[in-house]
Amino acid sequence: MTSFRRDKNQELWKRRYLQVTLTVATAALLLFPGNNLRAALEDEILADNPFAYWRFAEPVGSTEAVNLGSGDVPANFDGNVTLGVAGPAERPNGSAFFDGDGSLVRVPDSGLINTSNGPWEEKTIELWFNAPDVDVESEQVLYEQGGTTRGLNIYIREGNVFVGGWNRANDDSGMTTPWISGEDDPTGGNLYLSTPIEDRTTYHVALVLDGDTAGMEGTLSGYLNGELFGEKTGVGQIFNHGDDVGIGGMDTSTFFDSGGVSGDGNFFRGAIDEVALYNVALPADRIAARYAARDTTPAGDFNNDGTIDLADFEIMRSNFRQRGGFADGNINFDPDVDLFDFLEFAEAFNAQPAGAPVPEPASWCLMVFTALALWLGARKRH
Ligand SMILES: [Ca+2]
Ligand SMILES: [Ca+2]
Ligand SMILES: [Ca+2]
Ligand SMILES: [Ca+2]
Repeated sequence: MTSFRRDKNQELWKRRYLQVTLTVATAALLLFPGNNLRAALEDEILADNPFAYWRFAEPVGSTEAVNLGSGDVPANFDGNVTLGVAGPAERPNGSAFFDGDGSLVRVPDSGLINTSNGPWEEKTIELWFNAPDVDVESEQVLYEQGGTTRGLNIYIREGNVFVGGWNRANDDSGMTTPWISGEDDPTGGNLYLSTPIEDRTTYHVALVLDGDTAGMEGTLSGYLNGELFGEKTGVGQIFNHGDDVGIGGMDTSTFFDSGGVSGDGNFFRGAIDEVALYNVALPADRIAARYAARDTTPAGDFNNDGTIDLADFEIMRSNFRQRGGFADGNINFDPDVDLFDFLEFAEAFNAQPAGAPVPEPASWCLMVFTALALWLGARKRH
């Protein structure tokens, strides 16, 4: 074989090798897109066009919650709300921690939520929460709108989460109001659904009002972690219902299954995150899509490099007994980095598979290209 032909063959082989390598690398990127496989929670929520969507990602000291929804709905932090703690839905994004002692987010009456533009046939309210103690004797409000005559709410009591709805007044000659509570209380107009919950556990809860403009065949539904836990019929429409809106506490009156209450109070202790409001009844698959989009990354990878190791532990150690968010080593959903976080960190560390971690697709491709570069370099030197 002449030197010319050998060089030509080598050139051809080199080109084929490059083609094959690039094809394999591209296929790898397409087949294993890594974290992008999970749709972002924010995208799932915005896809349904909420008029209000509060992520509670504001820095410590903020007085107003940023609304990512389509409407103009102000919301103000009041009392001792701690911002910057880990988010139950997505730890790094942050959430609001309510102290159970006067802290809440106040949302004034709004034409999009409860006044001026009623009656409403459909509503969806969703949020995430995590509470250190759910076995409380008195109701603690996660969300409420309206007062004692008409309104909607989500609250906890005695190890259960409740969703409630009521239009107790006869607002249209009995056509769609007052709602029908059931056999025990046929004209009460109040409906409640509940399901058990546990301490220090993250939940997604949704209230869906799918009413009736010509009767009371509509429904009130409750979802926990993307699954329906209860549904009641007897629902018509909900007419305008002032008396303000509270997140993490009652802002001017609400009505629990145990009765109506006035003024402010019933403050929640724990973290609330990703609150979104809609004037449509979202279908079950859309509710499930949010839960599927939750953050499932290991609870200890503070520097977000894919593994839980000494570098993460150092972050936690340097912030121990101080306030901080997830990036500071605060795993659970309270304001402080402490032993509770260390216990969860140790658990997550031990749950990691032993031995070397499987390389990420990005680093896998990098290895392929590095090998290719080395090979081409080696060919040149021949
Ligand atoms: Ca958040
Ligand atoms: Ca109220
Ligand atoms: Ca790490
Ligand atoms: Ca903590």
